Amino acid sequence: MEVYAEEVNQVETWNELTLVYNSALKEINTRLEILNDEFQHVHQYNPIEHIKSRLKTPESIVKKLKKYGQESTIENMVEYVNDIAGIRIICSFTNDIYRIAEMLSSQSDIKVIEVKDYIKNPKASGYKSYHMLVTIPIFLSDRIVDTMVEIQIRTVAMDFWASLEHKINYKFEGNIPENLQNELIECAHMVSSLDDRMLSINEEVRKFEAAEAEVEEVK
Ligand code: 0O2
Repeated sequence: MEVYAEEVNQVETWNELTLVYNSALKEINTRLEILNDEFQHVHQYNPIEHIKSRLKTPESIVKKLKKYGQESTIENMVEYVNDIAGIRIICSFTNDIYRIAEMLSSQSDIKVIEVKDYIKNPKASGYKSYHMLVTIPIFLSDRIVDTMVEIQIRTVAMDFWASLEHKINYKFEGNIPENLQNELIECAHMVSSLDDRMLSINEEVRKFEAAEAEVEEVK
């Protein structure tokens, strides 16, 4: 009977945690939508192409705890697994990534715990993305819970690369054959070059639009 009571307790804790992490995802999603709408209003363009959010599955949480050499307990999951709640923001251009990161981190109740800039310092695999670990307060009926969310911000091209690399990595259980690894690294360079060129084209277009607007004003 005692064991049963303990299990019920664990299930309740798990359900409550899921609710809190889900709320954190909703909260960040809403803030991003507001920023995107405001950007559209002020600058007539959307820096965010789309947003994906997910809660890590229990299987992935257990796998991560094993990797860290930790027992699979709810306490350890909260303490050691930082990406239970994860949001991926996909932008068109590299400069949008830093703009969004700055806009989010300057919100007074969002605390930035850690930043990993894999755009300035790509991983050996070729992986590029901007990672931010933040906490956001979740207001429950009787308390406030500062909840951890991992935010990944990348361009459409970086996302295309990362999705394929993730699939290949899964298929080969982490041991990608050398020829494919080299291909992926080469593609990662192409992604960087594509992102740079698309950004420079976009800047040209924006300059052209600004000049056009000035002419209209004079008229
Ligand atoms: P999933 O299934 O995406 O959630 P750690 O999180 O501490 O175990 P690390 O490397 O210190 O590992 O964390 P980091 O660098 O912040 O990376 C965490 C997440 O970034 C990963 O989550 C991936 O989503 C992504 N990522 C990091 N490196 C790569 C890479 O080389 N290729 C691809 N495709 N994605 C990468 P998970 O938990 O590994 O997986």
